[in-house]
Amino acid sequence: MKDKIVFITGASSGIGEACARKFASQGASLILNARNMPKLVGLKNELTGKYAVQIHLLPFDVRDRNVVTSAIQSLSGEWKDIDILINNAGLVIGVDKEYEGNPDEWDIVIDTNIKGLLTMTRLIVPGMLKRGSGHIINIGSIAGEAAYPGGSVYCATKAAVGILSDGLRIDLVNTPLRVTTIKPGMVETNFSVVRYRGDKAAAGNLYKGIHALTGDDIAESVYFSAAAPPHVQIAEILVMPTNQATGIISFKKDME
Ligand code: 8X3
Repeated sequence: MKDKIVFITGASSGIGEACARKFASQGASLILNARNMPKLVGLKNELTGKYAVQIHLLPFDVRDRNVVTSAIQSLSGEWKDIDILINNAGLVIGVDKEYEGNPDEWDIVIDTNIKGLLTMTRLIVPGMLKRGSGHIINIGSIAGEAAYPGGSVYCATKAAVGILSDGLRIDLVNTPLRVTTIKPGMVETNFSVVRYRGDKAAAGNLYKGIHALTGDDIAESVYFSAAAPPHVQIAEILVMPTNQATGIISFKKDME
């Protein structure tokens, strides 16, 4: 990965942060995006202290198309030549029923998970095409396989991520570019704290009695896809804890 430039959205926490650590450990140059600049600066300092890697920070909200466009256009020199785009930025807010949800929160979730991913793809893939190489890795979810209670809108956005990846793979079929969807199951990160609107106890309860995945576990699958030889396109990886079977079926040990 030494000669590769990897762009990761949502890199300040969870799976995105774990991907930054993994790819830095393998010598890749990183463009790290998130809304939280102080966290990105901390991560950059940590990684450049540990590994001989170049890291460029690009703080923006993927929902803001104009800001994203100027940020990508601001990339100079070799930073423009992105080899791997990891579309990771995504979130869910709330566990409401579809007919009781908050439309403003739907906007945030849909605009981030679907339109943000599309904006990044639209801005970065043409350059990859021109250079004749590139890999787009979209972070989907087991939630995109089937709806589950309290997950209606989020599940719909993750189903969309799967379909957008499939569509892009079709559009790029006559090119050397590759498209991968990584679909994580239960991963214990700050993601669930946001889902429960900041209620850490509720988020923690979700993982009681089950050995959930970590962001690092998912970063391994992301890296595996990226490191495959150029003629190998890992289309999808669905990865879940050993005691999870579907989006709603998991086995949790009684912790009483
Ligand atoms: C997150 C995985 O199981 O919370 O995408 O839906 S799950």
